[in-house]
Formats: sequence, C-alpha cells, structure tokens
Amino acid sequence: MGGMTRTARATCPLDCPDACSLVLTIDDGANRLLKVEGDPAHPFTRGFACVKTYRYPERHHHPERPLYPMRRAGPKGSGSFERVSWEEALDAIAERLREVIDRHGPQAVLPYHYAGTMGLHQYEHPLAFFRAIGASALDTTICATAGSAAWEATYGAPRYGIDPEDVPKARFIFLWGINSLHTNTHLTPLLKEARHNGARIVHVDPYANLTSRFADEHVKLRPGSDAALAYALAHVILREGLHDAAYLGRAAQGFAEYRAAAEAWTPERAEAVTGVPAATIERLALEFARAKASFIRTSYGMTRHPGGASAQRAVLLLPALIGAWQYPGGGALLSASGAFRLERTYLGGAHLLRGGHEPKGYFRPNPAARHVNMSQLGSALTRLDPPVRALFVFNSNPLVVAPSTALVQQGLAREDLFTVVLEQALTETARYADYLLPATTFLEHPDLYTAYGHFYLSWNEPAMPPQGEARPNTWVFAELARRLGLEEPTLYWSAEDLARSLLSSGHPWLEGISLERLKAEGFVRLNTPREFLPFKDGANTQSGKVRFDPPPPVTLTEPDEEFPLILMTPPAKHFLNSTYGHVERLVQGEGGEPVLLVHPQDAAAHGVQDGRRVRIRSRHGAVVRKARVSEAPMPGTVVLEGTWWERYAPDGKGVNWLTGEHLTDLGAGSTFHSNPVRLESLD
Ligand SMILES: Nc1nc2c(c(=O)[nH]1)N[C@H]1C(S)=C(S)[C@@H](COP(=O)(O)OP(=O)(O)OC[C@H]3O[C@@H](n4cnc5c(=O)[nH]c(N)nc54)[C@H](O)[C@@H]3O)O[C@H]1N2
Ligand SMILES: Nc1nc2c(c(=O)[nH]1)N[C@H]1C(S)=C(S)[C@@H](COP(=O)(O)OP(=O)(O)OC[C@H]3O[C@@H](n4cnc5c(=O)[nH]c(N)nc54)[C@H](O)[C@@H]3O)O[C@H]1N2
Ligand SMILES: [Mo]
Repeated sequence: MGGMTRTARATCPLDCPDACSLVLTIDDGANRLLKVEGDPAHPFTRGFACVKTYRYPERHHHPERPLYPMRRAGPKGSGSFERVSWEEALDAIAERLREVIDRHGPQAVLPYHYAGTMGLHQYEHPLAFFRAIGASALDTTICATAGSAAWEATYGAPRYGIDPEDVPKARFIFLWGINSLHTNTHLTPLLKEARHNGARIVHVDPYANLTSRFADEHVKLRPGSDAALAYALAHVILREGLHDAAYLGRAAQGFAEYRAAAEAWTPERAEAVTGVPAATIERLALEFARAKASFIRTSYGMTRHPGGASAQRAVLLLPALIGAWQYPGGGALLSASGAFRLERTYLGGAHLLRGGHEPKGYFRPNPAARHVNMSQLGSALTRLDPPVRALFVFNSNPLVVAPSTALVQQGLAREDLFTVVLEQALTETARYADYLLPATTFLEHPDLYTAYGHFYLSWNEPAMPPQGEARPNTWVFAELARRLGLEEPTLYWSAEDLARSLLSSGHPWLEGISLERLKAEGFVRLNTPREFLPFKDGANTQSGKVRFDPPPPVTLTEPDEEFPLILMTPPAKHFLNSTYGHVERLVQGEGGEPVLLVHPQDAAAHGVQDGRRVRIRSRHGAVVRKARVSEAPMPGTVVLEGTWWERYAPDGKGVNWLTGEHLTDLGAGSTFHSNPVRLESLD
C-alpha cells in the first residue's frame, strides 16, 4: 500500500447551489484520493457531503477515465481511439483549425461548453480563445436563462435574493418548483431550523418526491400552471386586503395592471387549470400573507416550459405583494450568484467583444459573430448554413444532456465535422471525438469559485498531481493559441492572474478579500450586510422598483390528442446531470436503470402495468423504459428522473431522445419538463 496519507480542503466544482467545502483524504505515495467528506468549518456545508460526493474517489479513479490524448481510430461514435502525444494532438488540432478558418472563416468554429466545473478559470476563461479568433458564440441557455430573465424582469440585475443563511428566520416557506432534497441538500438543515422556529413548509410540484415527503404539505399541480396558481393566491390576498399597500406604493411599479390581472383569477378558475382545490388556494393565500416573513425558495423547474419565465415572474411577485422583503427571512431566492461583485471585464476575454480591438494578425475578435443557442445544438449541427466545421466540447456532455438527441447524434456523426472533446470521463459524447483530450479534475488544478446557493467565495489549490497526462482546459487553449500565434495576453493567464483581476472590483462586498486571504482560509464570506434586506425599499431594476408590469401572461403546457400526457425529466438524487452517471454504486443507488412514473389512472387508460416495459413516444423520438405505477405524479403527467448515461437504458437511448428544441418565453431557455408524449405498452 502507498505511504503517507494527509488531508486537504477543496470546494466542490459541480453545478449545484451548495458549492460545498470538502475535506479530502489523499494517499500521496499512490497519488490516490481515498475519501471525501463535508467540511465542518463551512457554515453552509456543515460537515456533510451529499450522497454523490462521497463517491468522488470512484469517479476520480474510474478505470475508464481518459488519461492520455487520443485520436479516433474507428468510426465516429465507436469509442475506439489510439494514444498520441500531446505534441501530436495539439499540432494536428491547430493545423485543422487553421484549415477550417482559411476555407470557411472563423464562424465555422463552435465551442460547446457548460458548467461541468464552476471554477471560473476552467469554466468561463476558455472562452477567451474562441473570442480571440472570432468563432461562433454559444448562448448558454440550457439551464438558467429563463429563470434569470424572469428574475431580472422583476427585481433587476445583479441577481440575488435573501441570504440563504436567513432561512431559519422565515415563518412560512414555499419550496416552489424545486426538489431541494435532491438538488440543494444543504438547505435542509436551515429548513429544519425554520420549522423548529414555527415555519410551515409547503412544496409545490407536479409530482411527489423526496422534498414533498419532507415538507408539511405537498401541493400537486399541473406542470406549467404556476402562473395561474400564483395569480389565484394574489386574488385571495387582494380580496382580503392582506397586500402591503405602503410597500407597494413605495417599492413597486405597475401594480394597478397586475391587480386587474389577478382579480380575474378566482380560486375556482385556477382550480380548473392547475388541479389545485380552490379551498387549498384560499387557505394557503391566508397563511402565506399572514406570516409576513414568508419565503419562496424557487428554482428552475417551473421555468422549463414554454411559458416558464412568465410563470416564474408570477411566483416571484408574491413576496413583494405582501411586503415580505421587509422582514428577515422573508422574500425569495432563485440564485445568489449576483452577490459576487467580481470585476468580470477580462473573464473569458469579455473585453474582446467590446469592439475597437486593433486586429494585430490573421485572427481577430468579432463582436458580431454568429450566435448558436445551446438548447438547439442538434439543429445547429445538422441545419446551420454555413455549417459548423470544427466543434470543441468541454465541461459538457451534449449527446446526453442536450434536447433532441436524434439530431445531436446525427450532427456529431457528420464526417465533415471535426470534433475535439476535453473530458474527465469517457462520456457518450467523447466517443464521437476526433481528438479526445484528458482534462484535470478540481483536485488537480487551481481555481476560484463563487456559489449560487450561498455567499462564500473560495479558492482551491491543486490537492494532488494530475492522473496520467491530464491537463486543464486553459492549458490546452493556451497551447493552441501559441500555435496559432495569438498575442492577446489574457489567453495565457494563470488561475492566479485571473483571480487577482476578478477580485479587483473595489466593491464593498469584496472588501478585504484578497487571493492571499482566500489561499490561507480556503473560503471567505462576502461582506454583505448581516441584516440583508435587499428589496426592503425597492429593487435592482432601472427604475429602482419591483416590476409588476407587464403582468405575466399565463401560458399553459398542454398535451394534445396524439400525445395526451406531459413528460417531465427532473434531476436524479444520485447523479449531477450526467456527471457520476457511470459510477456503478451511484447507478445502483438510483435503482440500476431509469424508470417511468405513471399515475394509476393513466396506467389504466394506456394499458401500462407496473414493472413492465413501455414505449414512450414524443414528436421527437421514442424510448423504452420500465414503468412504475405510482400515486406520485399528477394524473396526466409522467416522470423520468435523471439524465442517465445511455448505456443504462434498456434500449440504449437517453431521456433526451424525447425532448425538443422549443424555447421559453423569455431567456430563450430549454423546456425539459414540457414534453407531450404517449405510451405504448410492450409486453
Ligand atoms: N442531485 C442532483 N442535484 C442537482 C442536479 C442533479 O442533476 N442532481 N442538477 C443541478 C443543476 S444543473 C440544476 S440547474 C439544479 C436544478 O434543480 P431544480 O431546480 O430543483 O431542478 P429542476 O429540473 O429545475 O426541477 C425541480 C422540480 O420542479 C418540478 N417541476 C417541473 N415542472 C414544474 C412546473 O411546471 N411547476 C412546478 N411548480 N414545478 C415543476 C420538477 O418536478 C422538479 O421536482 O440542481 C442542481 N443540483
Ligand atoms: N432531459 C433533461 N436534460 C437536461 C436537464 C434536465 O433536467 N432534463 N437538465 C439540464 C441542466 S439544468 C443542465 S445544467 C445541463 C447540464 O449539462 P452538462 O453541463 O453537460 O453537465 P454534465 O452532464 O454534468 O456534464 C459535464 C461534463 O463536464 C465534464 N467536466 C467537468 N469538469 C471539467 C473540466 O474541468 N474540464 C473538462 N474539459 N470537462 C469537465 C464532466 O466530466 C462531465 O462529463 O443538462 C441539461 N439537460
Ligand atoms: Mo442546470
């Protein structure tokens, strides 16, 4: 066995609000990660990690982890590769890039990336390379843009809500469109404190899940009907005079129009649309308004619908209606990310898009470069004219996570598409690479981390040397930049260079937070005021007021005759999107294979039997799953949890064979929970 073990600290890099501080146990002699635990010193992590993170050693040392640069040695998608040196790989990629740009122009190059890591150096800074050469730009809409647009249209930017650590002060809590026990586990202790202090917790979700069982009450509603429910709650609050006229008078704009819209939504009318009994709506409206310090923890669930951003707006307005923002613990939270007031001018070469850059050589930034919406990757790769010729995938697994897999796969299989994938895992996307480059994990590179579920900024030193020949994304792009002769200095910035620049904003919330201090302490709390009542007198909008105007329209998610059920595809407990989806113990923890939840009424109507396989068909494709007949979903709604790796599906097809590229009303976001489907029983 190896020699000395030691412990180290690191922040979890994954796309999750909790951004946990972790304590690692490492065997230096063998360069092995032995154990990962939650850091007891971090006020949000509180000494426990989630079920997934405890298994990180199995991911880090996974036998299939790519450890050397590889060149394709078989048909696209076959996953057969031969090992090459970094020199060979980088020279060949640089040469191919030059060729593509010479023949087709820089907009034939497209980066596809998301939040596999949230460390700013590895997450956002690689974009500097693509901006410097004038490549097509990716609009990163797959997750949060509908929610962000809804927040900004209501409370403005920067985006933050209450301090999550104030949750115990709330006296009534809606967990609305969030399965927080899966996706925000470190909120649970704070919710328990709030409950201990007298708060009631009500979960609003179309299906019963872990969070519903934790809550004091579950309100089951039809997917996509939240705006109607929110208006009906407002209707009762207004009828009873429980709105805060003084607050609205000083802090809100556009209230009269909104009031008229809400008055049209009687609880009876809302019941017909949402499926929530009018009496429940009456009761909850009174409870919510009378508690005053009422808090809504919302998330992205309700936004993944055609009318999702407007639904989110309708919900976000409720705390303003009763003036809840004036009371500690009262208000709402979607994301805390805007509280990190960093100097972002050079992050990812953002300055290159401001124009006015002297073109020094052959490559030049192009502020007017074509944009590609990442929620429409399949169409972009198969239909865009002029076509994408060179695709760079990093921090993402589009074959599994992007909508309309049939199109994505068809695109990735194109012989005339040159695909480079930077990865830590041999994902189903990586199998389509012409070059597969091994990426370091958060334990192997330094980085700076913000969070979207709390107010702590953190820094990771590399905790251990890379496995094999893995390299950071930024190293790869700097090597390519060098080969192309690019001179832009930010392309070569280290994580420390970037961190110093990011920390230099001079904003009071960052005062006293230096890189040296972050290195010494690991994580540091932002200097937000301890009594944080951000919208007590107004908001971050241009007018400084909470915007009730225009009143959010009610757009429902509706099935049709051919596809009479709505399929939702929310996150699984044991995976983080597709990350961890190949860690055997987590796959087993999740039940070994994906299953479809079907309400008994729908099972009877469609001839579906518990434990039997069923074909699920949408306008975009079909998959086969085992059915579980369950009271959990709202009748008319079926549920597949988790973006499983395709190899664990009975038919080898992931959930996104069923989803489409339809976009949301605001923010041009994805619509993963609004899929009209039909069921065909198989045996
Ligand atoms: N364990 C785990 N944690 C995760 C992730 C993961 O995959 N697994 N993913 C991470 C990422 S990237 C993100 S963005 C977050 C996402 O975390 P969440 O926001 O919690 O996940 P969503 O997919 O947005 O769905 C949340 C809930 O919304 C419900 N929902 C769907 N449609 C509607 C609707 O119309 N109205 C209402 N009221 N509810 C609806 C779904 O049934 C689901 O229970 O979680 C992060 N954390
Ligand atoms: N049907 C359906 N589809 C969904 C969702 C849903 O609810 N339903 N959720 C959507 C949401 S909210 C999101 S955010 C997206 C997420 O989609 P993705 O952003 O693609 O997230 P992951 O599936 O976790 O894949 C991230 C990949 O990045 C890699 N990675 C991690 N760190 C690094 C690094 O430092 N360098 C490199 N090169 N690679 C790294 C990991 O190994 C992993 O394979 O999926 C979306 N897809
Ligand atoms: Mo996400």
